[in-house]
Amino acid sequence: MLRIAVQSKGRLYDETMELLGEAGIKLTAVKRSLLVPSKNFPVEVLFLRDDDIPDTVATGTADIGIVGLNEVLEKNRKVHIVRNLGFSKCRLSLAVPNAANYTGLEWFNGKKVATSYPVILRKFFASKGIAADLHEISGSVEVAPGIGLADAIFDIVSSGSTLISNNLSEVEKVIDSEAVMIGGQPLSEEKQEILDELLFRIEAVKVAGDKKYILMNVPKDSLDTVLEILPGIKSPTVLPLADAEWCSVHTVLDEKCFWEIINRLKAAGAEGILALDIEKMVL
Ligand code: PRT
Ligand code: ZN
Repeated sequence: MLRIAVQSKGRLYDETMELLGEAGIKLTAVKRSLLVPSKNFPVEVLFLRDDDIPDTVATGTADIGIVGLNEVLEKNRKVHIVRNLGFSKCRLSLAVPNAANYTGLEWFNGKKVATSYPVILRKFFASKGIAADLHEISGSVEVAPGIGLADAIFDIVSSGSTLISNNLSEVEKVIDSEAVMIGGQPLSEEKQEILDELLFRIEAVKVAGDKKYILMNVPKDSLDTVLEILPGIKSPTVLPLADAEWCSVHTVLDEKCFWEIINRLKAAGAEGILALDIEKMVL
């Protein structure tokens, strides 16, 4: 049994559960208790506050965890990144009041900076030779300059709208963050096998994520032109249709590539073009 630490509620919860679900892991009674076993896969999920996940994994109370990279760097425990998961993307940035006469990083010398991420910020300022006064607060960091508690802030930014509504400007991005899977203690052979299977499934879900399965009808005399346009994974499947003048072409494409070539396919005579979601893909 492999134990996975997961945020019990908050911004990481939905996408973490979705990822586990897409990997075919069904839980018994989701979230009614702290530790929930899967009914069809040898894992159990330990629901925690995200702040507690790095320590829980470092000490071996959980075998792996899913948490924001920002939290991993701030807690600075003995864990390693097993895999980037690509969701809950955000950045940790320094922001100053719009009215401040910001001249560059030296502006922060002697300034008071409010943050919930003092470890990351102290390290950043030390690497740049800046001597600022860090003021740790645990929430609503963005209001600190407005109420005279600090000159600037260091906080998570995603869309940037929180900064805008508090009359703050983002001046330096310090790190990019996203949800990551972390590991800590060495795993037994049995646990490693379960983790490998889980990673294999996650890979299949992620690879499929930005791909589309494309089908279209093509006049036989345009087939060569259409095949030249299609950058398929290997060679596309070409099937006969009831009308001997036409055939059906199937292939897999990156979604962004689909939009780039759709007009060329139409111009080459392709009709009835369908683009379907792919749930899983094993290369
Ligand atoms: O209760 P628990 O301790 O488990 O949760 P929490 O309240 O500490 O964390 P939570 O659920 O708010 O966030 C969990 C993780 O989501 C963070 O550690 C980040 O890795 C990631 N994440 C992604 C974010 C955001 N985007 C985000 N926008 N975390 C917080 N925010 C907040 C930010 O603090 C700021 O107040 O949203 C505001 C900024 O957003 P924009 O869009 O206005 O720029
Ligand atoms: Zn937290």
